[in-house]
Amino acid sequence: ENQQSLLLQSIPRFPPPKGVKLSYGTAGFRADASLLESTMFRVGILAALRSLKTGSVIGLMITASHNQVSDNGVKVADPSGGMLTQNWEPFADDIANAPDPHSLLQLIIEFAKKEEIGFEGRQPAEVLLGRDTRPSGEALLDAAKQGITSVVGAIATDMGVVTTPQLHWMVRARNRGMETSESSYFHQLSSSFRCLMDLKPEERKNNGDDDKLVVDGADGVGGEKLQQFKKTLTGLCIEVRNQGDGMLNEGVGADYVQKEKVAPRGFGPADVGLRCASLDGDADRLVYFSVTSNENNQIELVDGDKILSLFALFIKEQLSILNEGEGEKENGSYQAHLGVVQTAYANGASTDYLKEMGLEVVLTLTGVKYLHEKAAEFDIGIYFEANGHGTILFSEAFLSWLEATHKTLLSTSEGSAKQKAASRLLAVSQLINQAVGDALSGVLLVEVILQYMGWSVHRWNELYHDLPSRQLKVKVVDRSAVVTTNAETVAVRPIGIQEAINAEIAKYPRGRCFIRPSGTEDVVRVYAEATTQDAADALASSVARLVD
Ligand code: NG1
Ligand code: ZN
Repeated sequence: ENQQSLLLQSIPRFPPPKGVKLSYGTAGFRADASLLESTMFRVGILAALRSLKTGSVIGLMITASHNQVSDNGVKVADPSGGMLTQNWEPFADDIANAPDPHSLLQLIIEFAKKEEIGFEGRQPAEVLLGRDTRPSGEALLDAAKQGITSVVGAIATDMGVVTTPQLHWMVRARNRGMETSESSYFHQLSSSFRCLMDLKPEERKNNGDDDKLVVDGADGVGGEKLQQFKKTLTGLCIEVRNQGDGMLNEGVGADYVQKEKVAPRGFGPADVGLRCASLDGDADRLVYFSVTSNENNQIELVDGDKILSLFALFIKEQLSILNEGEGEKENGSYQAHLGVVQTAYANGASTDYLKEMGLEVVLTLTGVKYLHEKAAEFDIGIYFEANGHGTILFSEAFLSWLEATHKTLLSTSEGSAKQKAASRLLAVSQLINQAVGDALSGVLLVEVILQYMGWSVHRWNELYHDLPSRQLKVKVVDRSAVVTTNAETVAVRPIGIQEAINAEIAKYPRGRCFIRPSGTEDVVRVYAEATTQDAADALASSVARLVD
């Protein structure tokens, strides 16, 4: 009763906007910031309930990532640091759209009963809150806090302005009994980076000092953090542009660079040939690029598929060093199951390349939660979306084997190739954010691998040649009219549309094309690939006309 009266006091203070239907989607709730106060409050309640249910600390991140600055959004991080369990998404949708205080209270009571969540206030509940640099973030944070504290015994801990991956990392760290501060996050990144730098081949030891990386911070939180963090890194020279003085995500950031295939604001002819990287607005996406000519800000784009390929190459090499000459005789040998996960948006040339490397490649639905889930099935699972969101997951079983093996190697053959390979893999597992894709840890891993290989950004980009591609979006009245199957590569609704798409594809050599409803915008996306840019463009526009 205590709980009910507490909720009844606070709920009426956050009435939902009229005539708006919200959906948790692939990246939480997103909308114009002015519509989101009641959603924040309600997601605050959900996060507190999730904490009660799991007996662990939960995260709540306020961001709209690469979307325009006037938008905002919210997503919940589960105890592992990953995305909110999909089983709770329908409840998120229901409470966000409950029209009045009474129906909201009813939904909460019923759900708590179904999930067997007790409100005795005996069990502590805690939610870590983070937000990006959007000006609307502060007021929305307050609404979220009020939601959290209207659940008996729940406390809200504000981590301030952080990147999305920092917040996810903190949740994961807290639930493993580790320190949660920003400085412990940076410390873990810089010490594992240092370890990998020290393990470069002898002949590469002096590389890198005079070789600058220029980073586009998307005028968001990632640029700010990197500017602060880079001072603690040695052996790497980073210049950060778009640190937050300009308009967030306007002509800058990983999403813009990857989709438009041009240099972001603040980059130009003076940068031709330099190694550059672009973060998105909340720093969970990363792409590389290099300005190629003075005209039209043209770039060589090194996207998520190529970051994935670089990581896969490096890890495969370390694994094969570790397993060299390892027969059935030696006890404890472990054939690690390495796999990579992509979506239908992965460039066809990248998938071919990875398969030629002998890797197991799995396709999933678009959206990090799906890739993450699949990657977790491997001993080492690497996932990336072409847009630059991805990470590497190590299974607990493999990590304990690796730690034990490394210990043995240190005592029997310190300094051997095998010991170093084991040490590198352990450092990668520390450096890479295992909660979620993280542009800051991603940059460090890319940089140290490039130095290890002695590669320029251009040499890296030459791993394979992207097939020309085009992405379009078509505004539609009802995007749910499009229904897909086979990891979104085949449209089963509207009836007959796939046959029409196939007829278009057949006109182009190596043509590939699919449509799917966006999970974050009111559009149907069209993706096309072919052997020339003109052909990819033509295929995309003719299929877009079929959708329209
Ligand atoms: P939608 O709007 O469902 O296509 C976009 C990205 C996803 C993912 C989510 C979440 C593309 C084609 N789609 O989803 O990959 O990153 O946003 O941010 O890039
Ligand atoms: Zn993002």
